[in-house]
Amino acid sequence: MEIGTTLTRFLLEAQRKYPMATGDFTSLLVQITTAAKIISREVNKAGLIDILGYQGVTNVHGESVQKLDQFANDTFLRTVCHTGHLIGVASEEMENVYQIPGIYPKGKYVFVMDPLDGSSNIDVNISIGSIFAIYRRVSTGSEATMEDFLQRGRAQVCAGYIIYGSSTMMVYTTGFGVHGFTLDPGIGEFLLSHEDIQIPSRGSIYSINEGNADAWDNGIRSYVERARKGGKTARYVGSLVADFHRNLLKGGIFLYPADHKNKNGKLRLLYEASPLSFIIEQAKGQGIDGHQPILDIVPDRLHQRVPLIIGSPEDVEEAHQSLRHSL
Ligand code: FDP
Repeated sequence: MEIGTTLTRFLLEAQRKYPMATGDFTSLLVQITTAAKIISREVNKAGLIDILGYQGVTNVHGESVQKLDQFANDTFLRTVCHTGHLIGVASEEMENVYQIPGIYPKGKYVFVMDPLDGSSNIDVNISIGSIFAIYRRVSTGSEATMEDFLQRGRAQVCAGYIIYGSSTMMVYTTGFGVHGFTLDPGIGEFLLSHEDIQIPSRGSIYSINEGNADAWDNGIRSYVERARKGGKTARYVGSLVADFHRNLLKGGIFLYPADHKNKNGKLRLLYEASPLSFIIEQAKGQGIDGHQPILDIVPDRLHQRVPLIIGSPEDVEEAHQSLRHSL
């Protein structure tokens, strides 16, 4: 489709290819873009209106919640819950499943999100992002159940992220390629800027927090050494969406492995690793936990952590081999 096509038109045309489509899904995605625009506006003016800084409470993982995290969480809830397409929501910012309030009609999907990822970067004006995924519910009662959320990543019907950087971009997949849209602030629309993104099969970037090197096991240590000696260059923002987005476009590998300090890595399976792995597989890349594809893992709880190695397929395969040989 023509570069500059609005996201709404792109979604409507995609919907027309499926005569059985009800449009529910399209309207849900349109609402997500509304949330993205509101959060983007707030992120951009954050420094001006003193929305930054700790709110003085901790989230379910004991981390300080900053005002903007809460704002992003509330914005997504406000924009997606009334649509009638959802039965429940899970978020990094909420300990338990959020049931769609009784005043709204219930729908056939559940929504999972990390409403504002990379929060330690908010105060220093570095790119942050939102990550989301949509699953079809599997339960049939009047409320969402845990089973609706604890589905393997392959069951995702949509995954995406929004990066609030030098421009705001939304990148998503519904299983038919990965498409990127850049927000034109002048007209308040996301316009097609990157159609059918495919990650290079090998890249020159490796992204890992080398501050954790003392806790790495031999497999990771030898892979990183090999990457370095093989001429790769290090790039690590410490904001997952930013590191992922750069590597998706340029090629490369991102690793947040298990180590002696964090036995299950740091990142969350349901609303970080799984959505990004759906996107990377659709872009012809790979996402693994060190042993198996992330998309094959069945979560056993909402906020489960998982090691993540994700990026260009040949680079991820090389890391995989290195881990396998170190066993
Ligand atoms: P943050 O703690 O700032 O929210 O998801 C958590 C995350 O950021 C990711 O965005 C990022 O990739 C990772 O943690 C960075 O962790 P380290 O500081 O341990 O490298």
